[in-house]
Amino acid sequence: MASDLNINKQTQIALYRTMVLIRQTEEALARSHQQGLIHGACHTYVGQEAVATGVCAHLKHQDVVFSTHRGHGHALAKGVPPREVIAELFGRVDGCSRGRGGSMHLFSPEVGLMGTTGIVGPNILQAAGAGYTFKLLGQSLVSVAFFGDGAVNNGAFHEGLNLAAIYQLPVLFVCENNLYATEVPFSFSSRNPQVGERGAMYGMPGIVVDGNDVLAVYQAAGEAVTRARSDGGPTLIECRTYRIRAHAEGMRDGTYRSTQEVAQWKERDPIKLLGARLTTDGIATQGELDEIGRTIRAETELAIEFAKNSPFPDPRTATDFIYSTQA
Ligand SMILES: Cc1ncc(C[n+]2csc(CCOP(=O)(O)OP(=O)(O)O)c2C)c(N)n1
Repeated sequence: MASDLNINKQTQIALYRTMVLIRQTEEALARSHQQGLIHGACHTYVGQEAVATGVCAHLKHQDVVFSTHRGHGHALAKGVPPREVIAELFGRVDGCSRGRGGSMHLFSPEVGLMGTTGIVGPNILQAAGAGYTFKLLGQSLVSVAFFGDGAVNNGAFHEGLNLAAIYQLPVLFVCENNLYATEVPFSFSSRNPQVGERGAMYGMPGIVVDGNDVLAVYQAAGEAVTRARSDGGPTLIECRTYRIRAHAEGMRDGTYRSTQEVAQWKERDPIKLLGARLTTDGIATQGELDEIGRTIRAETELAIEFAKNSPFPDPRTATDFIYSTQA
């Protein structure tokens, strides 16, 4: 745990709150999937909450995030309201993509969420492209690509990082190394499984952090965002973390990893780790943390009800809001 960091109390509580919001939304979505309320795939972010939380805490609405198939946490941390995320997975008109997209097409440019995606890799290029735009326009804005270890041997990784490095673009490349791409161990698909080290090959800082320690992620991302905003170029951050639930809801999960491994990572649950630190350091009592949990549970339940009551889109409008009408 990064206990020597100078992160103020309010920020630490806010980070805790965001992680709990993501966790409870994901758990509500998992239950909803079992009830048949979700249309399409649902890849939850349980266990990885510290990454989106620690990075997005530094971003403004105008900064942009290009997310993945496991993107609910990125959307929530970037500021998409839970009810819009849930309604979108339920396929309802009040979803952030008006019920057209589902989990892998969450889109809310108003808060800088430029899309989750079902295709592994190309969001890295989109983030580099946004960074190029910011650079050309002289805007002090930052672009972030989140991606898994499954994306780093994709050509888009090489092209995106190289482009960002040569033009010194304001981009954060955030690898969420959760050790598996679906059921394939990263050590099986990469002879050198150290993603952070690859930064040096492109001429940019490559940092490795404990992705379950939100304060460590917050610290590393803060330095990278400051560098990007001051024309210091891109950064690659590898966050070592773990996915607790199955690859996607409804999938089996017992063949490629052991229950002991999952249990060990649960001991390093990012919410548990920060909660322990907050109580030990006298920043919050257990009662106060429980109250945060209760408040967010009530908010999440309301969001679920809101989404259930939102109508499905009128089939006659199926092709509306699909393409940009701007020239
Ligand atoms: C280009 C492409 N190839 C393959 C797939 C199928 N696929 C979906 S998720 C996934 C694993 C991705 O692993 P990773 O990037 O590590 O993310 P994680 O699921 O672990 O969060 C794969 C291979 C895809 N969606 N896109």
